[in-house]
Amino acid sequence: MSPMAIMMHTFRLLALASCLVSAAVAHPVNSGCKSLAIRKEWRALGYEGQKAYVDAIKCLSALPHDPSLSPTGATPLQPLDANSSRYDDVVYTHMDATNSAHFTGRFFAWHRHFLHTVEGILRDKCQYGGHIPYWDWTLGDYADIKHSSIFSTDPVVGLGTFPDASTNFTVVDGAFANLTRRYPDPHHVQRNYTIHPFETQIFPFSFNLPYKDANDTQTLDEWNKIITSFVGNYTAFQEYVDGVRAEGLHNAAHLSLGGDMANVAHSPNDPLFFLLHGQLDRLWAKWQEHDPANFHSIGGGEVQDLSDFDAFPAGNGTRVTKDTIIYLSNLGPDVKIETLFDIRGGNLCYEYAT
Ligand SMILES: [Cu+2]
Repeated sequence: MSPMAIMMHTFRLLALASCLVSAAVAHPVNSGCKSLAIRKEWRALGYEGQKAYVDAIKCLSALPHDPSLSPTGATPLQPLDANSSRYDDVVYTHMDATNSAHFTGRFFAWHRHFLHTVEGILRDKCQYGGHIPYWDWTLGDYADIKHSSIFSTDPVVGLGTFPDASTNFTVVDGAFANLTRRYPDPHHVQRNYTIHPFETQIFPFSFNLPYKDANDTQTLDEWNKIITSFVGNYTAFQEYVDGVRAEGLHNAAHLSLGGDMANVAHSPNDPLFFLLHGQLDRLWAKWQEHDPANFHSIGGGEVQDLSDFDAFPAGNGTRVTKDTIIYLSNLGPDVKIETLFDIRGGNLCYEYAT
């Protein structure tokens, strides 16, 4: 080997070593985790991975209600139906948290704990070998959400196309066609895409921008702007994701998909919920990792205040801290927010593939 070749070879080894060191510093496997689960984008799962998720959702939908489910009472609700399914229990848990985990400082932490718990139930009760997938709409889908390739008609792995009024907006193709749900009334999963969800008032306050395109919130530019902004200020981060007058990314994504997904209480009726919230959990994780000042930042209030939303978009009342409890209606354990900051540590032990 010539001196030049040796020098280049050494340089490459040093570069590789420094790469490995920086990767190890940035993403340590923390104590308590034997290994890290990798959550993947829906399309990266491939046919078998998508089929495994679909099969697990169908399995949970066929298992009976677990009588140990115990609503917190934080949201006034219809009674539990003893003849419902284990999947309906998951939906009911979310309904029970309508007032405590939406437009409050618990929002991201509650949904992180919820997704991780549901993932565990799918694995324990339905032999699911995978993990919660995410839908990365910044991969070009945002230009035409309704026709994203994830909404396939494939009867085994397709998430189904958007139905129309002829089926009362019931999803009739794809793998989840005619999936039965119990809450709030017995029905099949419904979707109804609209690019202008803010034309219709659904909250006690009115929207500011009725003709705002929902997918303006789903661009790659917006994604990167959110991750790099609000350094050290969780409250501002959450307020932006929910948006002024709730016209931000989170609500725009839900409301534009319509049907079950548009309902703040029973949106998990549609298995698409977990792909959407996988992406939002990934957004929080990316923001947390962007700056050390973000990682443990938390804020907002414990009390939802839609009547004074402009003043308290992330909640009023007692300030949410690392010691605030995340309640899960006995679907899983109640935990402190401090256990939910590090996705690669504690009981979480996962990371995002991209
Ligand atoms: Cu929610």
